[in-house]
Amino acid sequence: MLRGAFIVIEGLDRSGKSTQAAMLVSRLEGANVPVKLQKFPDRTTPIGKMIDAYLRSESDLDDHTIHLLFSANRWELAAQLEETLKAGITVLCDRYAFSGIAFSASKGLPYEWCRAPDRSLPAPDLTIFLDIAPEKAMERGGYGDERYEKEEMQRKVRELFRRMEEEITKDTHGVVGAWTTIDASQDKEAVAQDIWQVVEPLTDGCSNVIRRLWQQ
Ligand code: FDM
Ligand code: MG
Repeated sequence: MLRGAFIVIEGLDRSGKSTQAAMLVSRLEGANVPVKLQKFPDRTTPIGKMIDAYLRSESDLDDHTIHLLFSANRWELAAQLEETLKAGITVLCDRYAFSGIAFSASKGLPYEWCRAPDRSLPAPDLTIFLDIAPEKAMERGGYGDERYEKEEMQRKVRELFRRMEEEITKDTHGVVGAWTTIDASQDKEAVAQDIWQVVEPLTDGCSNVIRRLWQQ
């Protein structure tokens, strides 16, 4: 039996990730493709609750510590994610390790240090980066009150996503699947259409083994 496809949606805050993830889920279900939506951070686990408190500024944590918690939150769900894929179900993640690196590195932590804890997590077959300028994203009702929802930080995060895109496209760091950048400043139907174009080829299922992040 073919396994499900592992698809990740990444982007800045207010780039439309959650809206597009929900639209994609409906579209996949409409095409009879079984799909599970997974959000990172998953704020429901004990680790996720620590992350949630930090993001809402109810607690303070050292930058390294919170970085490792975000990664641990992916690791605690990794086995379940793989099982889901092997059961033939497509997994759609709203953020993944790329957010982990981009947001922590934008605070000044070394890029390579940020990448290390996520090494050998299941690698997505496709990462969709919803690209939007921070000032455009802000026009969409503005950022909220959470930590990181500041224009200056989002600007740095965007640069880091672009660096990852370049590395992944050039395959500098081992197999991590395909990366596609979509103009997220378009209206949401146009964005959804662009997404469907890259996702549809994966809807027949994947035959290849599940690869690992940043590992040959
Ligand atoms: N974020 C998200 C990180 O800093 N590291 C991570 O590993 C992940 C998955 O958490 F600002 C940041 C990105 C964002 C914040 O994410 C909360 P949501 O998608 O807005 O809930
Ligand atoms: Mg947010």
